[in-house]
Amino acid sequence: MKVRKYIAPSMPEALEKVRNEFGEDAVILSSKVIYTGGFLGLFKKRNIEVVAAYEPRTIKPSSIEKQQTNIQYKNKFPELGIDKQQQIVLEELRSLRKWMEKTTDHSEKSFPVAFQSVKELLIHHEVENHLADQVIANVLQQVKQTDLTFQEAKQVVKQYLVELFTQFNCGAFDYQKKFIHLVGPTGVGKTTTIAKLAANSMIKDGKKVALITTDTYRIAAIEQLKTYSNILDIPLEIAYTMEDYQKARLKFQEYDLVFVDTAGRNFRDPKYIAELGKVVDLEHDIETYLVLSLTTKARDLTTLFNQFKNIPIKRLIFTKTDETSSYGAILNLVYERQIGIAYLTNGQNVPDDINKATPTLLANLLMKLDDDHD
Ligand SMILES: Nc1nc2c(ncn2[C@@H]2O[C@H](COP(=O)(O)OP(=O)(O)O)[C@@H](O)[C@H]2O)c(=O)[nH]1
Ligand SMILES: [Mg+2]
Repeated sequence: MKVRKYIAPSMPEALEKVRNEFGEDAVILSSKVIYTGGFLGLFKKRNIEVVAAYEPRTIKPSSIEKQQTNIQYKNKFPELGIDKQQQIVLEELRSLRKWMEKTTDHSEKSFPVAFQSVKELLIHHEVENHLADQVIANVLQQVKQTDLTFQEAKQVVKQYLVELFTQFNCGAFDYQKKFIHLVGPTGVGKTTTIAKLAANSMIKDGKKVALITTDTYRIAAIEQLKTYSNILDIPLEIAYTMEDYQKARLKFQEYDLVFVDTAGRNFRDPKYIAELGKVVDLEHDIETYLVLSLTTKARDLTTLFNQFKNIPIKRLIFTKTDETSSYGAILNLVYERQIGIAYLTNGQNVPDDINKATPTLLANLLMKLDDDHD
């Protein structure tokens, strides 16, 4: 038996290719939507991938039977145009595929075509394969109707994702704690995000805000926060030592909200965390948000997340959503680590480029096609 893969922009074109090479006896083993080509995740083309098999006619008597079927079928419909014939072939292939699905032990789950396409969309966003399978399987348990169009299936999956993100408490701060620490790797956008959050809490929510920074390794980092504190006209304390930090906390006791900027490296250091643990109760006195950039590779994000597991992380903040078109990491982390997302940032502008990570916004991102516009 010969097996070959064909890729074409549409199903009829893919089948045409199959037929040209294997003739009418070809059997379609699988078909799915794939995205090929593109540059930096953009401009990818939607294609259909068909895997077809062909048994040379002379080998088995069963292929002679099939040959006869084809002759009969051709004689039966000599008057039909190519389109109609194609339709009949498609019907035949569909029933073959259904039969194959029933009889073959697939290592991968197989879904109705529209849902398979939505799964491909999730994979395209770099959602982990097993997770995409699970999402679609869960959705299919809830919906009775499986012959939906791609748009309808997308809508159903989107609704499911909204509910999922709601369970994990995604969305803005609820201002339950005064001290808000932002931790995360260097360069992800912690300082910029603090400036955005401080400005918005002050301007939109009328909070009395102060800043502390414990990131004193680089002069530039201090200057950066000083600049924001001047522009926003909010006080800043620079804490070089744990004592400074304690003093600053006392000084800002009367404030509604104190954002604490940190150095990436400190929170990977168990000694530092132990020291900090002596000064504050990490679980109850402060809320810690882990800031991660969506431009980081999905696998590296999991590693980074693990590096910060020695401190209780309240929720995540994802930065640089403007620099990627793959949002799967959001779902991977929320689902696998059972953690919510508070904010998404989408640019360098302070204070505008930040949004509350509402379940609807998150679900919309995951169902976004490359050529969708905002
Ligand atoms: N494109 C983009 N750049 C961002 C975003 N947030 C921060 N940046 C930029 O990322 C760089 C590092 O930001 P910074 O706040 O200093 O990161 P930190 O080291 O984690 O404090 C700066 O050039 C920021 O302007 C964002 O949402 N989108
Ligand atoms: Mg910084």
